[in-house]
Amino acid sequence: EDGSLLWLRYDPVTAAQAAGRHIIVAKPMGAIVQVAKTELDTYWRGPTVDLVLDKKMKHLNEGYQLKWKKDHLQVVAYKDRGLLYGAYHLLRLQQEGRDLQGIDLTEIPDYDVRILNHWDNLDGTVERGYAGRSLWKWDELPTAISPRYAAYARSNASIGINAVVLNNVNASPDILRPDYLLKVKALADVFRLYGIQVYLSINFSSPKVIGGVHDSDPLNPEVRAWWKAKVREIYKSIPDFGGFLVKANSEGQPGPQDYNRTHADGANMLADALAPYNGLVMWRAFVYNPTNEDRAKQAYLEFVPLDGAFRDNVIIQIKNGPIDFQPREPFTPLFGAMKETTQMIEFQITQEYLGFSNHLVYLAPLFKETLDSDTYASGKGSTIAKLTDGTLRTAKRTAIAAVANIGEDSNWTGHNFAQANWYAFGRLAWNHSLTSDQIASEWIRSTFTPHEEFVQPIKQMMLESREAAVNYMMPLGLHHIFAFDHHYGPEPWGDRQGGRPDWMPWYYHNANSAGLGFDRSATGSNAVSQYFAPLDRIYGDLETCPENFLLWFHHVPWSYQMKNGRSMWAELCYKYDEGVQQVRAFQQIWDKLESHVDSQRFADVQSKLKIQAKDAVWWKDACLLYFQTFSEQPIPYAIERPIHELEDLKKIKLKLKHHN
Ligand code: BDP
Repeated sequence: EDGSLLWLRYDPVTAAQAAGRHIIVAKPMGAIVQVAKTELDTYWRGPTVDLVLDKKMKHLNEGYQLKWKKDHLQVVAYKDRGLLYGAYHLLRLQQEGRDLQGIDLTEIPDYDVRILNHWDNLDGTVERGYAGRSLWKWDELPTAISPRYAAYARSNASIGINAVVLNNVNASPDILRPDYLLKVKALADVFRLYGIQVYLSINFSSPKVIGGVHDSDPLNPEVRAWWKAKVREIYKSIPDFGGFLVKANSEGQPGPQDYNRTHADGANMLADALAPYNGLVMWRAFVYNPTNEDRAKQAYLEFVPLDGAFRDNVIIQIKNGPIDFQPREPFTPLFGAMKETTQMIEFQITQEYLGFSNHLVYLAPLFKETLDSDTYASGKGSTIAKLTDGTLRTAKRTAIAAVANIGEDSNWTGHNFAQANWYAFGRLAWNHSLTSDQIASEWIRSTFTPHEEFVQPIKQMMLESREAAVNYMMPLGLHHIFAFDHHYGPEPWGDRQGGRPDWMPWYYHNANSAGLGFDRSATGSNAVSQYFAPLDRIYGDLETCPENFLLWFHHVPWSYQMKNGRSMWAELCYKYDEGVQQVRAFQQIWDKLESHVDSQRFADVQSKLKIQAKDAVWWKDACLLYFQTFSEQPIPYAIERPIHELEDLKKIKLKLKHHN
């Protein structure tokens, strides 16, 4: 039991179970419907299922209806993909041991494009990947087709994911060379059977680097012609190609600003090339420069003035938080601030800032926290979910993205519980109203066992795990106090000579004898002014700012009194300690349930929890001992004492290769 089956643990039906039940499909049958039929033929133990395509049911989009009809079940869909998703829904219900009698439900996805972003490089490494090397064997493609490509696509289809970006946003121009496009086509041919469209990250300098054009200026007719021809070439071999993801003028990547053009000039050039084929441009808003301006404000400052300037097949892809996938961030204020521009959210499933594949951190609560955040952009109730799913803003197509945590490890994600984050993203992309609790329960039942004695405590552990990580890493709104090289362990003292200030922990925590935190109120960087009323006021005032964002928005005196009466310093200590205690409790929960789990997965998770427990203490000691040099107050005597010396912690150097 190596975890490779993920949540897809269907037992093939026996001949006896299959006798008398049929999977009926109207002819002619497309390739995707054929996959749906085969899945049910092989695994469905219930009554006869009738798969019906109904061209009058346009409102279903890629969704489906499941209905109990006297003695059989009917799945009705408007598109082939709908039948596939309906088939997986049935198999999930069977696996969870649910009663199907009288079932009558309609499922319509909340987003049109539900896409994973792989940060995979052409040399087989994965940026911020912690599950081994890339799944894509570029050297062997297009000749050798690993069976894992289909297994990967099937897993995605089972949770409704319908698109993938194959390569890193820090993109090599080589991906657009003809030999690589042949490899991309080979993958697209496999994925298509499971309803998955392929997208590529592109390097903005491609015309110059691989096209022999003099420059890559988006207003240069030769450059525009190069992109048009390249897009034509792609669609010739991949007729359902999705489009481009672009990281431009961000962290050293080339972009239109290199030629004094705007993000809109760059995005629109690509959009014009893709438009005849219905292709999309996902243009990232992750931009910031080492200027005096607060990094958290920069995406808004660059993009809001461009509102309305983008073509309708451009979507601005915005990270959930204004800095960078931290354990907790307030939402990026750019959401809703562009009224005439389609926006999508980007989450990170890979745990770059959440303990890699060592820590058990269930991310559905983080995803939900952002999607459910009320921006007040069009009055109360303007949640990010509603701003991006087409409810409050019209969009040609809506989309939601997340950076994948998948690699060639046999269990795909490194940590068995990290599979739940892949699963949760897919399920929320389909239906953002699902609760973290529901999703966890589905996943545990399908991945381990439906026994309540197991499901309940494991679910509680998962639901608490994100807050636990926030507690032992960065409570009360602290952020980006990671070690410079790897974003794994703590380095609040980090200060590299000559390094970019906005890559240094002290830029974010500002610890001094007066207090701790980043003043983003009106007396500071005034980032609060980028939020719609009343949030600007609520966040901007120390007294009304939610305590979990306190040090994000304010520089707070050590003695400041928290709502529970403790001083800020004492509360900080208690939070770190709580995080440690939570992880210890997870270890107990897991050990107690040993009899419910196969020995391999039991041991794997157990040893990862040990690492997490040690790391939690490392984080707590490092941050408290370091901040104590400023607060000059004792660590409350009721909590666990540090077991490290600050000077020893400062010497820890992890050998992990990653640029910041
Ligand atoms: C940061 C990562 C970096 C990525 C960048 C991005 O540290 O590796 O390239 O985001 O999203 O989180 O472009």
